[in-house]
Amino acid sequence: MSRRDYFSKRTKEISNSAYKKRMLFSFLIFVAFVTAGIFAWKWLNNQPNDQGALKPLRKTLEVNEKLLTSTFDTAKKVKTYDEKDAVKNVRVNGLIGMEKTIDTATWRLQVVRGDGDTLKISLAEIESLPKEDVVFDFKCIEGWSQVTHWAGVPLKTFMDHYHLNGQERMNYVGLQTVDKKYYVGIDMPSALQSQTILCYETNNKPLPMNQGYPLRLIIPVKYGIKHLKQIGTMYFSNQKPPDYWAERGYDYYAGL
Ligand SMILES: Nc1nc2c(c(=O)[nH]1)N[C@H]1C(S)=C(S)[C@@H](COP(=O)(O)O)O[C@H]1N2
Ligand SMILES: [Mo]
Repeated sequence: MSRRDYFSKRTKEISNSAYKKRMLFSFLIFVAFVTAGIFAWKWLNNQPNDQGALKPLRKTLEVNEKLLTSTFDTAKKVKTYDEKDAVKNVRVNGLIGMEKTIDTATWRLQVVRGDGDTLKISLAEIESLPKEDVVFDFKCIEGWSQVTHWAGVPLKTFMDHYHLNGQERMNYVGLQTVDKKYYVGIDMPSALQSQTILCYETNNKPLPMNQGYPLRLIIPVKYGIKHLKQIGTMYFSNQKPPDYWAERGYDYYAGL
């Protein structure tokens, strides 16, 4: 078989006019897709806003949230590391609602059990509860992560200790800074996961003021936005508590 025969067998030759027709056809398909894209984009941008995100996008986040909540396994642990793998200079990020100084002689963690029924708990009392260390890869939605070392009382242990069993059956935990300017809501299964701690130490030392002194949340199953620093108030609710970054268009669930 000659070289020419070989190629003409593999590539069917077509006439010039058929070629032009094909070109035109592909071009029209291309135009149709671009037009559809432009219309879809215009439609999307004309949709109402839902808590800082366009409604269809917020809906997508909510569908994801349902899916992730239904498959969340409280017994499953986030990967942990050796203490020596933890960075010594922990990056400080996000200072919304942070006071410059907090005096633990007067600071109390306010735990709202119900209307007009608030527990006020000192740092010393929290430190007297069973302590757990957690060394994990802390992830921020801005795109950075670092292996960091924290310690405190698991939230589940804390809640059991204060007989907050009715509250454990509610859907959400809400947290606010002392000045209430930063606030988050967390679904109960994630809050009760065994690595979620009310944290008062990093690298075996008390938290520095800008890292959340005297008490912060460490919740390895979530992105950094949920790790609220300088907790003032904790409360429980069956409705989604207000959430600072969710109100500004971010994912409410923020799970990993
Ligand atoms: N009070 C308060 N807590 C906060 C924030 C904040 O702005 N204010 N930022 C959050 C975000 S976005 C991240 S990534 C982590 C960062 O914790 P770090 O400063 O200890 O690294 O804190 C979270 N907790
Ligand atoms: Mo973050």
